[in-house]
Amino acid sequence: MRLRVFGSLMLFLFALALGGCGQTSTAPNEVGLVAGDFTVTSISIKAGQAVHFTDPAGTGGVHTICLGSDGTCDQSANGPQALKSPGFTINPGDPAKDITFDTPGTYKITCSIHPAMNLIVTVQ
Ligand SMILES: [Cu+2]
Repeated sequence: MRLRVFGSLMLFLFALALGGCGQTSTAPNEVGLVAGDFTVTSISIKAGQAVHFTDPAGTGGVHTICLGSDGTCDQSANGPQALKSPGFTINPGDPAKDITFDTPGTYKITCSIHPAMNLIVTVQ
């Protein structure tokens, strides 16, 4: 319960930070991690924005998220440092992990624990 409150606080603080930069945030850019899936298969953001990966305590599993596809991290893929092989691990109930994408492009993201988890992040 405390972690859930903490996660909400972090999202709130992030929204404040975005506002402070003069950017408008129309969507929270949130991608949920449930038992063995992403809650969306694709998401579009603007360069400099973050994707918020959340792993809800009740429905999530343990996930290791990296650049790649079909459960295989792509060792040569370029992208945010935190997503480079072997990526980052997030446990159910952890605070949302914010990954900022600075460079426009199309990024394939997967989970090395669940090969069926594939997400495409388009950065404009
Ligand atoms: Cu997973």
